[in-house]
Amino acid sequence: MVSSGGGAAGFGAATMIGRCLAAMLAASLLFGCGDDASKPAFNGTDITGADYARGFSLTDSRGHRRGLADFAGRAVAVFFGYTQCPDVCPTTLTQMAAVMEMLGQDAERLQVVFITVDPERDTPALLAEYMPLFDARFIALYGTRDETEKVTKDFRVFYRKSGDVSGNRYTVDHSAGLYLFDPAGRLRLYYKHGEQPGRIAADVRRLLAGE
Ligand SMILES: [Cu+2]
Repeated sequence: MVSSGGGAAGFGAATMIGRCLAAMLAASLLFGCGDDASKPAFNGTDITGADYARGFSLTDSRGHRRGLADFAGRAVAVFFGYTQCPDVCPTTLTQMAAVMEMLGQDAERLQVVFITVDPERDTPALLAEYMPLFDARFIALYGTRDETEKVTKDFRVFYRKSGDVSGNRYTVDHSAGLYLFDPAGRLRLYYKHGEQPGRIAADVRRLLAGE
């Protein structure tokens, strides 16, 4: 804007400042202050950008090596346990079956991955039998002792045999959290044991929508 005369120039400058403020205000509304302040928080704990739980390379019950890249385009829910677990694992698996149910068609874009912390007893055959008790689409993975050590360390998962450790009837204490990756394979959300399926399903939908 070109103005002549002091008064008009002063008015023009004021208008420019006003416009700039308006533009900044609009930008702050669009982009928020900081990260996505305009969007509601996820139900899970947002761990986007964390430097752990970056992936896995393990074996499924058919003998195929599996990693996050195999599930590109799908959200991936990962948790650790063992098939003889008396309560925690069956509860989580039941809840994830409920999440699949709630997702309906979108369930095709969620891969649930169960990683055993008890590969000595959780044979491929046993894992193959166990998953369909909850949902046949779930995948169970196992590793060698070293691989199990490595993946649990990377996911910061604790596990320890207790009870009859010299025999075959031990139990395994283990962390029971759930890790959720987005369709691009990025770690995004963490849930403590016992999160409601509806709250997980809502987050999965948002990740599938590209959030
Ligand atoms: Cu368990």
